[in-house]
Amino acid sequence: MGTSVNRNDTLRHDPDCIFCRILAGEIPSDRVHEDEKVIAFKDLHPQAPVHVLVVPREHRRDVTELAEDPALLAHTATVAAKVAAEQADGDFRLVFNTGASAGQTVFHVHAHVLAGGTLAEGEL
Ligand code: DGP
Repeated sequence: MGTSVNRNDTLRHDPDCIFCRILAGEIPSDRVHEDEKVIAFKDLHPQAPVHVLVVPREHRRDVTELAEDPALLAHTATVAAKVAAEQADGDFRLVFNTGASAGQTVFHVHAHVLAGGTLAEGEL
């Protein structure tokens, strides 16, 4: 099923998308931040002491589609920094896997916030 406009006619929503379903509350998540534009929740398979996903509420495929809304892209980065400051020492790595061969498995844009401990070069 394709992307559709949701009940309030403002956000794109895909009922087959796992992150849209998390956003709708149909699938539980361990949320650490939410506002009108994005939510942030802990990754199911953490790859760092702090591993949080910042997810725009609107269904966009990847960071290239997110970049069509520069304010939303900037907000995503701002929330990532806030999460890293609250959950770790403020240093963090921000990763957008973009495309299957780059490791993207969920095609609803999300920023991986990796923080805590020492992140070696070459890790995710
Ligand atoms: P990526 O490979 O960049 O598309 O990252 C997808 C991430 O999403 C991966 O690290 C695991 C995480 N993930 C997938 N399904 C769920 C879920 O249902 N809940 C949570 N919390 N994380 C999930």
